Amino acid sequence: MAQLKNDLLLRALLREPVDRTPVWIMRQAGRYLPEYRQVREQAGDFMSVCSNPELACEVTMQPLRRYKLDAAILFSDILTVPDAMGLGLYFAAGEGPRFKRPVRKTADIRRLKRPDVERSLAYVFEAVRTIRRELNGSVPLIGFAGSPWTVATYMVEGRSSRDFATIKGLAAENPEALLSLLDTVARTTTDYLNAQIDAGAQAVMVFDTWGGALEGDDYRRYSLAAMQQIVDGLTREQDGRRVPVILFTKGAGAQLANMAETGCDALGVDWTTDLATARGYVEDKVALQGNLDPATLRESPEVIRQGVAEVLASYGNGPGHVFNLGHGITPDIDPAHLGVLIDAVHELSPPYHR
Ligand code: 1CP
Repeated sequence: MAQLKNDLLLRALLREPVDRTPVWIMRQAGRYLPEYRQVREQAGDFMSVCSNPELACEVTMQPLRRYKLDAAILFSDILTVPDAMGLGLYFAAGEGPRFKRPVRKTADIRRLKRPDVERSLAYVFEAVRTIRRELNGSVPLIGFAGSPWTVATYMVEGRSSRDFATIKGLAAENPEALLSLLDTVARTTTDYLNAQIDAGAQAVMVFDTWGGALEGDDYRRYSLAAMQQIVDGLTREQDGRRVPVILFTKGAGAQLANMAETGCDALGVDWTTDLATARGYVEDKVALQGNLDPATLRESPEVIRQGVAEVLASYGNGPGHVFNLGHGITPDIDPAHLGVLIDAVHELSPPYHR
């Protein structure tokens, strides 16, 4: 395998010295890029892009051709896991993800089987290998999965939700059934991430997009515990190098100290907690990734640069910061504005590393 030419991301995630702050963007491949929309249209739909390793590789590379990014992220989705469990993922035109066979009753949960991920998700690992070949050591490749809680919200609700009424009802009425579902998803996700690492993912991130919907004790019981189970089961070294693990719960700034105790290497931080405060919570136990408000990308280049400057200043001096947005880039963003952000990180971050 080609020698890694730019290892800033891996170094920063392990809080090792770097000469500038590395940057990548959640959802950096996707709908804000016209070249992505073109590939998706030609392929027919989103899952046809995910399940075709050549196309998944192509859209993974697209943002790297435009911007000086320090990482690639596998093009896939968190919902490939429940799809492999037989729930029948589909995307209704113009709407979000849906499942044909949601998991609602205790009997549904009992019937769920852990799939053989090597077989049922072989297309993902083939995409990882294809992307690693194409990257040829230019930057590291991040693999990912959803947190068991976040994935379970889609499995139980059957679709995107904002109030999580069905799964919260399950938690209230039958917590043991929910814990059993989370355990099945956590084991499957551990297998899935380890297979991504085996195929060549050099860092992995767990996206807990909906953990912030839980009250503190419930967060620890239903979201954090299952992420802990994953961290405990992950391959932490591959080809003589540590494989950093990033956990990201959106909307759970108050939980950062607990998250830092899991043994992960880094935490994603959304824009509602400033990095100086977050750094205080985690006491430099882990690296931090984030956290410019994605809405800033709608503003002028001057405002974007100012936003970048403020995030860098908030983290302050020393290693352990990976620049990112506080959540994914939205489809309405002008691609030129993302260029302004990335150039600003390159230009403004070196003084924090002297
Ligand atoms: O082309 C399209 O219309 C599909 C849009 C799309 C894309 C580009 C979906 C459907 N998924 C993705 C790719 C994706 N999803 C990536 C690719 C890599 C990259 O970042 O460039 C990643 C990391 C995800 C992860 C993901 N999927 C999350 C967690 C991260 C986050 O942003 O919070 C979640 C919650 C999903 C579910 C999902 N899949 C797709 C959509 C539109 C959604 C969100 C639905 C909802 O809001 O409930």
